[in-house]
Amino acid sequence: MIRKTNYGYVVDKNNVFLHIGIYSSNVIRLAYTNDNSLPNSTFAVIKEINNIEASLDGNKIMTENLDITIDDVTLKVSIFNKEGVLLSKDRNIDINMINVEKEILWEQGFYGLGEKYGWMNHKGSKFSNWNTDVLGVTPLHNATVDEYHTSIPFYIGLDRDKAYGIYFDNSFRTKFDFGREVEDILSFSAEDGIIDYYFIYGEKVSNVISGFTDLTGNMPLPRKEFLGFQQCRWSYENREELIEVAHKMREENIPCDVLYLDIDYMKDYKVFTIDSKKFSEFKEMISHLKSIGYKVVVIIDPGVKVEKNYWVYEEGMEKDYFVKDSKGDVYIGEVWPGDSVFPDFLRSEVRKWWGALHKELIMDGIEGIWNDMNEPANFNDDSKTIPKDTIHIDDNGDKKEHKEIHNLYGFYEAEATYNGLLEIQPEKRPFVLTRAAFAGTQRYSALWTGDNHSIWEHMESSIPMFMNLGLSGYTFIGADVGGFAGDSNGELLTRWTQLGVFTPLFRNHSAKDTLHQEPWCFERKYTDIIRKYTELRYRFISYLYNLMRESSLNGSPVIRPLFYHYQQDEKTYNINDQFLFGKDIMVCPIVKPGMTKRMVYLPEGEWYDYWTKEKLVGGEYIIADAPLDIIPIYIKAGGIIPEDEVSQFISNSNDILYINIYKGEESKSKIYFDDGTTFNYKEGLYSEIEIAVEEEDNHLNISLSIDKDNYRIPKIKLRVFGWEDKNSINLDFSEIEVELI
Ligand code: MIG
Repeated sequence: MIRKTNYGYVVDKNNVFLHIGIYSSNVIRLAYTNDNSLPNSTFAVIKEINNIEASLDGNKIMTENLDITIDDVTLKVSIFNKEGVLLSKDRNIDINMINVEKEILWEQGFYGLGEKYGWMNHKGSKFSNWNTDVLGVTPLHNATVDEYHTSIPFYIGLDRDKAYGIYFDNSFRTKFDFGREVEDILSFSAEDGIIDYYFIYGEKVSNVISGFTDLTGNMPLPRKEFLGFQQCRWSYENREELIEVAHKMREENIPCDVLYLDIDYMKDYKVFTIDSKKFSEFKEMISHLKSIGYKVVVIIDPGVKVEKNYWVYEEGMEKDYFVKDSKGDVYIGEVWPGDSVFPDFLRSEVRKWWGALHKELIMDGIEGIWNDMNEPANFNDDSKTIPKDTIHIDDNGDKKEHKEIHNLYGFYEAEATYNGLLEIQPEKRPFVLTRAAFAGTQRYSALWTGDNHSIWEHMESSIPMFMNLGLSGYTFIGADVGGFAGDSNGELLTRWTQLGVFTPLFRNHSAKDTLHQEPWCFERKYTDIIRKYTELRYRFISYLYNLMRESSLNGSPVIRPLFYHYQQDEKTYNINDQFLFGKDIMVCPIVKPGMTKRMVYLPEGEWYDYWTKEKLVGGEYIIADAPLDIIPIYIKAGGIIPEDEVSQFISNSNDILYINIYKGEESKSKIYFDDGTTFNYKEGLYSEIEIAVEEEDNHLNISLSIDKDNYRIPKIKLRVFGWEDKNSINLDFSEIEVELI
């Protein structure tokens, strides 16, 4: 018999309890335990149940949008929508094996699972989730390796008129099989823990994602400046080298906002130290860089060097903050500093301590923190991480084995770093960049996809990887532009930069002992194109910032697979090599050497070639021209695209904003403005304008109105494409300075 509880319902059979948590009319939780209480969630889930709107009729639980029937003998669940369509059907539930088998019913594609190599659609494939220092275990990112730096046990099942997501809230190693073993069976299982998962119904993919980020948290609105171009290298070895790069960038007129210091800025790789021989007058250097528009980010790895009198080590030892081996001794692994110990980020006290350690760096002027090696990576164990039976202690003093905490380790570190920075500088939005993550880490940190190679295949495969990360709640993402390991070359760097313009994190990075790949390192013709595209990025900053704002409210990704907006169109289900940058911009990168043309699929409706402004009719494939200086880009008719003037770095003082209207059917859009840095927007200190376009009696009516004006609205210069006669444009605006050009 199903019984009502304060979180929903429970039913039990032979000492197995199935808890049905009702989170909303679209989101339900199914947890199988051996006792009568609802289990704790992982760190990923932040949503709480407040009011349960559901009712019970025999074996059927009904929410406003779902009917859930439960077999009270087998505890198998079937879920229907209100049209009676079967959305999910259990084939088998194995509590002991922690394995759920479901029938593949109508799903034409399975997507998500965060950072995975391979094509976007997972149907017919299987995967394993265990955060892994990929380069540490294999020479290449490649399709036979499925454990990457980040694990997000969440997938989406898709069809034309329906979609759902399943989030398996289990932090142990998990496995997913999308009809690989048996064609019509999907399964997910875990190495340990329990079956505890969420079913998120959406009809539309966008609703599924927002349901998922409602559960696990949205990305906070980032500092606008971090949407600028970022330059990194393992390593800028000393003050002179870093400053030279900074100056050269300005001389070359290549816009850039962020520079990184990789591990060699530290003294003997000791975190929170600075090698003052290589970086003399560190603070003064940072302030010089700041004066010419740079924000400097430094790397912090979790491994703490074992060294007497090194205060981080001593303090952590004294306070018992490091993880221990199964015998109870502090576990000593090996990372860059040699013998190293690992903070037990599971404990909030340890996270607070770690966060506070950043104080001096921030006082020196450092503006962001880069968390690497936080799978955690470890050189002295075959597993390439710390042993599974390493002991963590939680806030209640209970022991947890590393196999449960492993996939959360980077997540907890990101929380420590984010909240530490916030504590030190409450007025600034923190910038944290992480390699390892789990579901929910978007709440604290941007993510880069770790160690790729300077090969075309890795640029190509980054596109479906980005799309799946976006579908998994991760918006602020990017890959090492130009490729990390191995030597890049002019053509590859150029094409990769063209793609990087459209990734929220736009960072050129390369490894030690490889050819330098700063924008000027190959022939001039490449530098010139790279400049043009870096400038293009700066033209799109307001557009991108608006997308980030939207994502911070509802989880919508910036890099979107075509089906995100064209779910009815099955042709979009397997398009891996083009994506939507927000709703209106179609990006079609060139991912092969020597290629100067490519196929492009334009979904229904009209599109404009961004470069020629030629109007095209969608619903079919076209062949796009793509000489080296062109990445094919298309704007959807109706698109209203803000465009900034190019600047060498982002400052909030731009007083002109272009708005490009690509004439289509009636359209509407909002543009948001705030100071780009603080949290004042949360108190309502922002501005928002609305632009509406409609055609009427051979006239085009464009109206601009203020929705909110608590910050600043720049002067607007309007451009209209696809409408020849300027005299037949009626402009309607008040209190905004607008000029039609
Ligand atoms: O074992 O800090 O992914 O971006 O440059 C390599 C040195 C350690 C791996 C990171 C990479 C970084 C490098 N790190």
